[in-house]
Amino acid sequence: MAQIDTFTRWSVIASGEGGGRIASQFFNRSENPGIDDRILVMNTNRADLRNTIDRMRGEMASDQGEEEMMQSHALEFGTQQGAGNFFPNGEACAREDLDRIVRRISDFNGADAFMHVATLGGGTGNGSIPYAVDQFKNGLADLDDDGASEDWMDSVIHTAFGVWPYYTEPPQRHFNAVSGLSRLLRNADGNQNADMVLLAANSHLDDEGRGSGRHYDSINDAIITAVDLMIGAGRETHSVIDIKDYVTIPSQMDAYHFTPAVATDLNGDVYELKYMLDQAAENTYVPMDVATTQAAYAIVRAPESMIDNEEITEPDVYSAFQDWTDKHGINVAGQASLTPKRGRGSDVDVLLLLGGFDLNPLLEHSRDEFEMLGDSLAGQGGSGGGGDLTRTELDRIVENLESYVERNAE
Ligand SMILES: Nc1nc2c(ncn2[C@@H]2O[C@H](COP(=O)(O)OP(=O)(O)OP(=O)(O)O)[C@@H](O)[C@H]2O)c(=O)[nH]1
Ligand SMILES: [Mg+2]
Repeated sequence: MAQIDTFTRWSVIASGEGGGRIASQFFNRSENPGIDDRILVMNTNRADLRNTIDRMRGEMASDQGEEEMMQSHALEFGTQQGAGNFFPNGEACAREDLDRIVRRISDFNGADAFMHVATLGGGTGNGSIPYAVDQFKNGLADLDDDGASEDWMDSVIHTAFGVWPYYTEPPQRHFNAVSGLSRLLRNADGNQNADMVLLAANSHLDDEGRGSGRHYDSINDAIITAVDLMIGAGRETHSVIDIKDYVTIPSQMDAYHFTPAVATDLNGDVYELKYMLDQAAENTYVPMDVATTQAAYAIVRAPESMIDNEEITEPDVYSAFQDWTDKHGINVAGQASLTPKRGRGSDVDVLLLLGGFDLNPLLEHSRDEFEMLGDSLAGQGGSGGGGDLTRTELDRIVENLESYVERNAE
């Protein structure tokens, strides 16, 4: 299979505890050919990092020792041992150690696309990831005084996955989340930051309420499933849709936030494709109105044998997708693809990536907390973690998000 090298090579960069936990679950996939072992988990807190690494070792039944795994997949950054759940501290820690972060990521030399992962309610992941993405895209030229070239990074696509806190979590989590979304979308200059921002909301994916470890596992599994389907479509599809296709038009439209909507293990002998797309659309990862979608991609994954026997074909998928968008009155930029999975049987999986939708149904859950805390947090020196948040910075965060959301809510 000589052409394997032409497929997109992904790398997963996770920061903070929840981000690390999600990333560690990538390892329990028996095949993740798009990622291989290009996974880096970062944290400001060494104990958390060890827990994540131990978890990873468990997931992959690794024969690598803990130290070895720490060296190949973990990075402790900043001097604070935590970010005190205040995102400017997480950002300050990343700023302190940007050169070390870049050096570690350079070990993945040749990755074409990054999937950055962070929970948005925390301080570490949410503080560091938007900052790091901006630096990777715009700031590295300033950093390179040791002659090391990071030129390969210029063409890397940066996607980010952000996880919204449970609606019932304390106000500071919501303050972080709103700020984090704004900073993933826009940098301090008001320009696009991440090339694509994927969102999932804990409460929306877990209707049993507050998270215990178990609930996180199933939510994280849903996130991994979506990423897996998304990455898979860039590999073995007949008509490849790949990450470049996902990001180009939405960026031009200034509508580059997405939610996955997923349905798995649907009996392909029984159900029509159009019904399967509907099933997926009923399972969006954030609260949203499908009719407000501005860009949509459909990825249908079916057993190789079904595709070979033409029980399911690409034209079937295209026309089902067309019918589906028509039915919802969505006049969107879009594309559909059919991708094989190994084996027989008739279980079909569907991923819809829905983009550019009205974000207000999500933001509604956090806006009051955000506004309530903003006044008291701006202008303070933070909580001793080295980061502060000026009134000007906070105003910019508000303005960036508002202008982005308003455009897309029309
Ligand atoms: N889906 C999911 N959410 C998580 C997980 N762990 C924590 N969270 C959510 O993430 C938020 C807390 O963020 P953490 O990831 O613990 O924070 P951090 O990035 O380590 O930053 P600090 O605040 O500095 O500890 C809360 O909203 C939690 O509900 C997880 O494994 N999965
Ligand atoms: Mg933490």
